[in-house]
Amino acid sequence: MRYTEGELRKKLQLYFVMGSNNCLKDPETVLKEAIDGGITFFQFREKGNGAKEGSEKVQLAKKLQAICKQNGVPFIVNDDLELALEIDADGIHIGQEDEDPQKVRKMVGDKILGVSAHNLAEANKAIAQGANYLGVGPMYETTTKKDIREVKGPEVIVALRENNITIPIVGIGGIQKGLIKPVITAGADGVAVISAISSSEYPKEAVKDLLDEMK
Ligand code: FQP
Ligand code: MG
Repeated sequence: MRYTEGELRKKLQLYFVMGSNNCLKDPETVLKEAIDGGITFFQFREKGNGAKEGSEKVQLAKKLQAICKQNGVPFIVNDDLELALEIDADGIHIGQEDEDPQKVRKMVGDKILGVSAHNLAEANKAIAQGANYLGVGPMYETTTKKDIREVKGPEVIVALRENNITIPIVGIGGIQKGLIKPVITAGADGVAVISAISSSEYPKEAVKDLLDEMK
């Protein structure tokens, strides 16, 4: 990995996950405003109804990646290993239903590898397979993702920490204003957010509000 674990932990504080179909405004504008507000990490998650595909997806990825680069924000690709390699992203995030983490680790070399985990067994396996951080959720009810697991809340993170899972953890799923503290208190290094930022009329202010809760 191109960061130490400590550096990664810090950078994962406010992880913005976004695709064009999540955005109220133009995606480039949304990302720029979110960066102005202070997001620390970014994931390009172009999937679901109305998502761009093929060359349009690649073009959008490149535009958003350039914005991240200019601002020193790591750019992670969701699911799409081929895209991550093609555009030389900083990393990739994969879930339990995606490609095998061990295979992905081999392909991406020292890029950042994030893996979704819902319980201790998945967390231990992901770490053994080379994950640099875990995305744990859903913390709360969400409408952004349809195929979600049962909501178990921040308690899952408490359980992971109690069982010696020490790598960086990000809580995800339904996280909005007022809901961050319990996730951090549970032991997460940061939170991942989609609609709380992307569906806002004022992404910059939305980000600031979220960051305020982590003080
Ligand atoms: N955690 C994170 C984050 N990002 C994600 N995309 C997920 C979890 C969910 O494969 P997955 O990953 O279960 O679903 P999808 O591909 O539909 O997002 F890194 F932000 F913590
Ligand atoms: Mg996935």
